[in-house]
Amino acid sequence: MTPVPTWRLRAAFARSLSDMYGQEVPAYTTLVEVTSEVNSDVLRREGAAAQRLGTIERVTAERHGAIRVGTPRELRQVSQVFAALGLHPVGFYDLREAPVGSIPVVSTAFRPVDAAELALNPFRMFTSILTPDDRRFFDAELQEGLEAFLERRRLFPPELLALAERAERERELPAAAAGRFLELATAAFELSAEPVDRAWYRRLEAVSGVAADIGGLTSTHINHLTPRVLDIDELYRRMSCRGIRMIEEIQGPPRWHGPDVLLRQTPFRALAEPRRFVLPDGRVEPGALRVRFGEVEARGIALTPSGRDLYDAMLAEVDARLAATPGARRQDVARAVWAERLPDSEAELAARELGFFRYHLLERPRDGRRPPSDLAGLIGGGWIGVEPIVYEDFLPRSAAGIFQSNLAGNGSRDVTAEGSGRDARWMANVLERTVHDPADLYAEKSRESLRQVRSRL
Ligand code: OOG
Ligand code: NI
Repeated sequence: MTPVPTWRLRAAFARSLSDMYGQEVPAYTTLVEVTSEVNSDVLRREGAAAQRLGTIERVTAERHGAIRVGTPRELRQVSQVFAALGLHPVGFYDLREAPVGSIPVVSTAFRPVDAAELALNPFRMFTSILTPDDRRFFDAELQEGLEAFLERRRLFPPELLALAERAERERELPAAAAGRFLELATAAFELSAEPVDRAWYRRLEAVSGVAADIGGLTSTHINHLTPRVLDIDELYRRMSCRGIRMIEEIQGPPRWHGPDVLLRQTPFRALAEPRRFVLPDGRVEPGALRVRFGEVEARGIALTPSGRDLYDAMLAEVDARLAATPGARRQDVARAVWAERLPDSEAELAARELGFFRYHLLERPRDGRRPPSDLAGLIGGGWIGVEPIVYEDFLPRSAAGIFQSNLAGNGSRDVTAEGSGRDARWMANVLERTVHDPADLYAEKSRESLRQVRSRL
């Protein structure tokens, strides 16, 4: 039997996780069904335009998952499992800070970085690590209790880690080893049947539901798995018709008449799942926890750093207008702000260097003119055409909203206390791997394509 290369392992893992999650959370299967109906309808309605940001094969297979771990060791181990799948850490998200949110975690996303790998299978995992030393959330005693609890548990069996190391090193696994790796890797993210220590869980929950979900259990679990849809507004309507409750408006950019940029997401309400609890006197009692949820997303064009600054300025403007007009709907206000401030064509986004694009030469009548040296001139003069680069990452504000929309309460936080130092460099040290800057990855692809086009002009 032929060995299984990295990208096939990744695709098989995404399928296996999806099968497991569909069994655990039947509403997920409904979501995937409705997503694929909407995607076929959009494809029929828009033809080739529907595939401008990814082929239908890619979009159909595309998922992101989210997991949460407790310690640097767990984070390093999970990064080893992901490395076997060709997933690399990209971006650093601090979800502890207001106004972004107040969740005691910092996060990165593990994903393929090469265009070819993304095209083969774009599976990614949003991965968060608890910050027990952050005094805004945990006092010294709770920190100690958390660290001791987390130190005792083992999320990933040694056999899984050994197979993962081999897969990373050899960039493939023999078929039998691949099967075993997939089985162990999937099982590591299953919801455990272990009874939950109720007093400990509730104590953490009083501080933060996410802290309880991470530090109150003896294992980790996939907490949502998100398909990609081509028309998220239509999906939102169809899910509502099926009686599946969405908590909020769609997160991220509004629907508007211009090109889709960045990422629009909508979470579905968390499910109550049966769990067993151990009481202080040792009795075991049935109960339920509401932690896992559904989510769907639509992806748009990646924005350059100046495009991101504009996006942030538009968000601030939307907030300000909303504060001044009680009762207004965020999406309506946002649509108005966007129409005023964001260029409404791909060419214009490219010419003003607000979005990331690849470029190709256009056929032009030979009129003896020489190509201009600036990008805007090349695009405006019909010398080169643009193709959008899709946004492959996450948005901190949406992520915080997604965490928060599924918490029972907001927990408690001491705003006067000190945070703990956590940044991309800290994350890279923990992982012993490079944490890529998303903007660098997009810029490199765009620059390379412009360089090729220029050399042929
Ligand atoms: C992760 C929430 C962030 C997204 O799509 O922004 C996220 C979590 O709940 O663990 O998945
Ligand atoms: Ni998500």
